[in-house]
Amino acid sequence: MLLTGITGQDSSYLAELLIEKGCKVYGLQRRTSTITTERIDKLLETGQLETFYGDLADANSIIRLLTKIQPDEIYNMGSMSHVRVSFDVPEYTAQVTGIAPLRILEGMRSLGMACKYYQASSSECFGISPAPQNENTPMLPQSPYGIAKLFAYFTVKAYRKGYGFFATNGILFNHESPRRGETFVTKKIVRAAVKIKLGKQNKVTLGNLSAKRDWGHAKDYMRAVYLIMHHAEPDDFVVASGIHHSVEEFAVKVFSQLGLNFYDYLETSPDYYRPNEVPDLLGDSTKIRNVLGWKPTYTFESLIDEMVKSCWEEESK
Ligand code: NAP
Ligand code: G4F
Repeated sequence: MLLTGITGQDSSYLAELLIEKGCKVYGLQRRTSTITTERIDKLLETGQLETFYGDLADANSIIRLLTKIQPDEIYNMGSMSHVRVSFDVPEYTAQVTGIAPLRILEGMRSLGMACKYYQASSSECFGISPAPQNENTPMLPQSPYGIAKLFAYFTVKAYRKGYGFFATNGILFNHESPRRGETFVTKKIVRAAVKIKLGKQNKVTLGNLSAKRDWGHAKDYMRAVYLIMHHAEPDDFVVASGIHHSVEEFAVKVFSQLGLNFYDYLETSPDYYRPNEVPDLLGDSTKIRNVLGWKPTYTFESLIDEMVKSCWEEESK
């Protein structure tokens, strides 16, 4: 198995799941000036996960890795994954998030590889399409990130249809965990609330509080990814909880869990607004529930509970 984005939230859970199932997992890791393997250090110690340097913007590194590893399955989880930042680096985002999947699929085609391919597609592609969204909802992306993911999504469909590839899309709605990157809104709110409670921070500065998201737990969503890749037919599936909340509701809940009034600590800044916003993402995951029998085990409340507890343990050490 080859996973790109191996140092990221999702790959860390997916690698654990694949190793539990007895697979040997390889990861594509990019070079960074600081250490980014905290999420996978334990797996690396076991020897069941091995990483190799490469970059999604570098076709030669991808081809070399495909040739060396000859994977049965490729999970393309790597991406410039921050929507707000994609407005600052749109061309880079197009390269890494949009064109890299094409690089991998073309690499497979050139090398005559028959391995399965999973693409980490995103609900951000639905953009301003009214909620709820499912596999038949028109995609109207609003950000360079969403547009890049749309390119990748349709590339996968074209390679499946045109070349008979076992190429799949999981259209995943927002999923979080204690391992979530620090600059995504859920983790930012949880970290701030915990630090405020411990007297280490005074306020939290946020952008648009009215946007609604359908938040689930990354662990549940990686089970869905596994099911999608082990279905008899390659297909595309929406993965979502089917419940949405505003950013404000999320924050109020987190702060109140710690006995704090969110509004006492709130500051807003235009820095955290986006040029175009996606106002309401709410997934209809009927297809994956019926066809693959998937359902989430976490609720909105148990997700928050786990994130707050984990962050509290880290901060109060
Ligand atoms: P994440 O934590 O931000 O991880 C992204 C990974 O991509 C990191 O390992 C990062 O490496 C790697 N990466 C970035 N640029 C790269 C490059 N040029 N070459 C090689 N690797 C590169 O994201 P995530 O939450 O795990 O999400 C996994 C995938 O699902 C992403 O494709 C994301 O866009 C997509 N997705 C996520 C969600 C969600 O709610 N989490 C929803 C839908 C779709 P560094 O550690 O070096 O930065
Ligand atoms: O946490 P966010 O940055 O996630 P966003 O933009 O929905 O993207 C995430 O989910 C996508 C799936 O739909 C993934 F494809 C993508 O890779 C990523 O994982 O922002 C959520 C909402 C937005 O509406 C944003 O405007 O929160 C709002 N928000 C308000 N204040 C903020 C902030 N977002 C961030 N990151 N930081 C703020 O201070």
